[in-house]
Amino acid sequence: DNPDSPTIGVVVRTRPETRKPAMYKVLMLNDDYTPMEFVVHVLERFFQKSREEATDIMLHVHKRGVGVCGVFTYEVAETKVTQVMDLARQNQHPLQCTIEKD
Ligand code: TYC
Repeated sequence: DNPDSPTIGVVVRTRPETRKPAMYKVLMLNDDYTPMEFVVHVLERFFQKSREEATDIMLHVHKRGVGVCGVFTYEVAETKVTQVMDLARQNQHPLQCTIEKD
């Protein structure tokens, strides 16, 4: 190398340009009063589960107390919780669902 000529360099990125968003689980909680069929309906309608998947998740929650409906970005997870809670309230069911950071 010629000691009198400046070295040409480029800035190399050490980190990707974009960041993956934080993800949040939507959890369904068991209670003694909400009909099993209503929970299955909610899982089909708001979480795009098949009848079989929805039934498995509902029974898991029924037996274990809590289960995962899906994993979403914060805004989508919040919307799902609101939709579930609104429909449950309209039907006078005490069904609860909540968000937890994944
Ligand atoms: N435990 C309820 C019953 O016996 C059914 C149920 C399942 C309720 C899941 C809520 O998230 C739930 N009718």
